[in-house]
Amino acid sequence: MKKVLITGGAGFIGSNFVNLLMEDRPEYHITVLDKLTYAGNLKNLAKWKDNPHFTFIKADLFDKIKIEEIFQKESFDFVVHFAAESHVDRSITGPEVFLQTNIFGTFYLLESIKKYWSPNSNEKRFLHVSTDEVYGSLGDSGFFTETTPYAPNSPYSASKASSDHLVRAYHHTYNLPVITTNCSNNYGPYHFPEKLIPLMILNCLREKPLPVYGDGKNIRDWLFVKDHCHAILLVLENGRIGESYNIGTRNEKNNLEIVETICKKMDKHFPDKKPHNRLITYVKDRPGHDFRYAIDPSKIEKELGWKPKYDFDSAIQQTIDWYIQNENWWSEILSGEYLKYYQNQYGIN
Ligand code: NAD
Ligand code: TDX
Repeated sequence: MKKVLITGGAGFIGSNFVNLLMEDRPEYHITVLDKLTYAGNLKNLAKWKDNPHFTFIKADLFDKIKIEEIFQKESFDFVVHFAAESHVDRSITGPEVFLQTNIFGTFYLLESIKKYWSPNSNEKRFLHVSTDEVYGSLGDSGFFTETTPYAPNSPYSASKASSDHLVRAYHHTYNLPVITTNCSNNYGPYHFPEKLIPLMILNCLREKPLPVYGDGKNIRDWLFVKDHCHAILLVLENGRIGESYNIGTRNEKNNLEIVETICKKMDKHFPDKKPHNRLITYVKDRPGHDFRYAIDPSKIEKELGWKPKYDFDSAIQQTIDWYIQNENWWSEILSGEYLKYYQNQYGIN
């Protein structure tokens, strides 16, 4: 039985990945390590609570001693590192915790692995989940490849870029068996509603303003979380040590297109409330707002034969349906700390 440690497994992508492994890899034992910040939610993992193949550890990656203890006690075969502070807007108002978790948290993990994994181990793997934002911003043309120079623009992307550099350095200097993935914007079930797509879905459902930054023309390359998780598993099991792989599905849309698509689908679900696009409200732009991200996924396609399974139209519909059916999940989130954040960010309730 392979032992897999998943950091940040109670968050959005991490919990989708845990669900995939628990369903598709019964021969693995999964340990989730998570600090349970505002973005971590044990409800995302509730169905595995009593499964003998599943263990949960509440721990902060910034707690060096605790992280070392975990590695001293347990010999993991795979570590998949999702845990991070992940929201660009929060990094603009409060960057310090991004440095603590994303840079020092990754550093402490690498140090523990260096100490407790035997050198030149062929079986073990540390997969570092990173972002396309480390490459900076594109103009109207061009794509990010694995050799695009790093040019991060926000405190968030700078902290992720630092962690990518540390991971790379620990491979070159200490021969640690690492692989890095850099993906584009994810969407899907369990997405915390401070990010564009879930925020717009929930604000449509509650008939609240849909806050579009600037002119709404900024472009993102949207990746369904289930496609992303399949890609991560493929890289974990078959990727080459020391390499990095870009993950995306050639699905560029500007923010306004995304919001209009959600509004049209909501019009079909709730015709008495249409048109939902009457709720679109242009608000102050994000400082340093990157114009365009776009991934060239040729390497993972050619080398590992990866192909997405979902098209955008059906995956965004699946996502909207999930939020409509899971009010219990989001109604609890939309109170307390979230309300404070929302008022601060948008100046409205
Ligand atoms: P998320 O914010 O939904 O979840 C992050 C998880 O990490 C939470 O469960 C949180 O409790 C945990 N965590 C935070 N700080 C921690 C700490 N100090 N110690 C232990 N656990 C901690 O994030 P996500 O959207 O699921 O992103 C997962 C990873 O993927 C991140 O590394 C992010 O940079 C990367 N990524 C995300 C996207 C995206 O579109 N969401 C795109 C590209 C890359
Ligand atoms: O209220 C909003 N209005 C708006 O116009 C919000 C929250 C966002 N936006 C815009 C900003 C971006 O152009 O929508 C776009 C997407 O914003 P986010 O959902 O905050 O994502 P982004 O900043 O692109 O970063 C995401 O993708 C890369 C993830 O949050 C990161 O973790 C990941 O690394």
